[in-house]
Formats: sequence, structure tokens, C-alpha cells
Amino acid sequence: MTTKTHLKIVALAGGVGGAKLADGLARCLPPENLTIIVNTGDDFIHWGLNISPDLDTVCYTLAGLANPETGWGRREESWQVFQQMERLGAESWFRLGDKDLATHLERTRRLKAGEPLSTITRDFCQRWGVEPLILPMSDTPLATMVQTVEFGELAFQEYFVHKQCQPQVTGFRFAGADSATPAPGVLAALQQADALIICPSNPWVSIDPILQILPQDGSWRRFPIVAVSPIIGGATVKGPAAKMYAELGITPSATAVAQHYAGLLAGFVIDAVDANLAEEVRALGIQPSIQNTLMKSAEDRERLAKDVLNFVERFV
Ligand code: FO1
Repeated sequence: MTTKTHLKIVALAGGVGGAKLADGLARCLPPENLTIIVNTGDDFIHWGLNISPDLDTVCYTLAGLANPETGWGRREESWQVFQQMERLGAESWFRLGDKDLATHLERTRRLKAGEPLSTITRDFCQRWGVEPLILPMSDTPLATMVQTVEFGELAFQEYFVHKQCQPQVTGFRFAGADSATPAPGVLAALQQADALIICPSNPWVSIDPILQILPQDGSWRRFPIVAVSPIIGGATVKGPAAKMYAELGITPSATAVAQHYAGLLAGFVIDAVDANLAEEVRALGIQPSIQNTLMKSAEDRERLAKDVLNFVERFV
């Protein structure tokens, strides 16, 4: 089956899993037909520099610059500065490689000079040869806070990297959600979209922050929405989504993710190992599609993107 490439697609993405499907979509669609809106709830300041982990993960992945082992940071990276910073007693729980550091240095300089994150990202993408439009969800801060049993409320990277997702999660808060607004281009992209794809990112901490920033009256939802499950066989390929579901008292499964997005979705893509959950998804009023959702290679990303786009066409 071929893909109707005239569809205008907006994708919502967080970290590594989201970046992989976004890359697959970029391989299938003409660049002018794809806009990727990326979570910035993980952004923070480290060594005095503005770090945008999910934005960089998506940009590096589409540019072919991402580290294939970690999914985040740069390929063929060196760690000279990090080693010297460690020697000087700087905080070393968050690792910044030399090539990656250039991104943070230049982004911080331009933010300090008054340029918005969305403009800087667009310029970086042009320089890296990334053609689809990649937009941070907002130019204004919205910080994902993770509420935990052991430490109370933690800033996202404190929870995720410093404490290695070990604390028990009780909830989330999006600090600044009342005043943060969508970045320029976000609402325009949604207005022109034929469909929205929610990439296989963590629903709680990667996609919910983006949904928080969009108009809460739902006026932006004038097209079919299809999500891809980040949970396969009750577990996540990467990251703490399944652990979070369990700690919040919800059995982690593709059905739990469909429930999370219930009311939003026309269709939901689950993995072949979860084929037995298709009826549960259908019972939520959401059409299921069973696919091979594991993305180990560039070919896997492209194949899944094609399958998702073919599924999306049913609703357009
Ligand atoms: N994740 C880690 O687990 N350890 C790190 O030291 C680390 C450094 C890092 C540097 C730049 C960057 O863009 C991402 C980095 N990440 C690191 C990943 C990142 O913090 C998380 O994967 C995301 O925030 C969750 O989507």
C-alpha cells in the first residue's frame, strides 16, 4: 500500500521513542507536510546553560547526528569538557558531550540576546539540514514536576537523570501551565493539519505537557488523532512510563495508554504482541491497528511511519 503524501501531518513527540517515529515520518512525507511539536517540559538550566533535551533528541535524530546507543546526545561524541568540569568539582550527574555542548552554548547565547527558542531551533535545523518544521511546544517556560513519595516534588531531570527514575511517583504538575503559551507556528500548524499523530512517547511527562499548552477548550482538535502505544507487552522499550503507571495504581498496558488519551483518539496503534488488547481498545470507542511497533533500525522507523500513515488515511 502506498502513502498518500498530500496529507498534512502534525506529530507530537517527546524523547527517544517519539524522535524515532518522527524520523520515520520525515522519511515518508514531503518536508512541507510535516510539523513536529516537541515537549519542552524537561528543559532546565545546567552549568548555566539552557538544555532542551527532547528538542535536541528530535533534531539530532532527524539530522542523523544522534547517538545510536543512548538515543540522546551526539554520535561520535567526545567528553573532554565534561572530564575537566568534573575535575573542577562541577555537577556531573548530567553528562554533556563536547559536540552537544556547542548546541547549548550557542542556544544560551542567543536566548540571552532575546531570540525565542522557536527561532533558534528553526535556524539550527536549517544548519543541520533538517527539513520538516520542528517546533518547541512553547517559547515560554512550562516545567514538568514529578511528585514522589521519598522526595516530594522534583524537577524532571532531578527525577529522571539524577535520581534515575527510582523515586515512587504519586503525580505530576506542570509549573507555569497557566501562563505558558504555544510557540509561534504551533496553532497555525494545527489549523492546517489533516491529522495529528501522537508518537510513542511517555504520555505523562512527554505528551501531557504539550496537551497542557494547547487551548483547553479543545478548539484545536478539528482532525482525527491517532496515537502509537509506547507500552509493548506491559513494558516500555525505554524510559519509566510503565513504572509510572504501576506506581499510580494503573496496570501498565497499551489499553491503559488508550484510556489515558480517551476522548482524543480516533485510532490507536498497538504492537502485535498486544493483539489480544484490540477489543479492549475498541470498547473505548477507539479503532485499534495492530502493527510491529519496535523501531530498531531506520527501516523499522520508516515501515512503522508508513503503517501509521496508512491507518490515519482511514479517518481523513
Ligand atoms: N539522560 C541520562 O540518563 N543521563 C544523562 O547524563 C543525560 C544527558 C543528556 C544531555 C543532553 C540531552 O539532550 C539529553 C540528555 N539525557 C541524559 C537524556 C534526557 O535527559 C532524557 O532522555 C529526556 O529528558 C527524557 O525524554
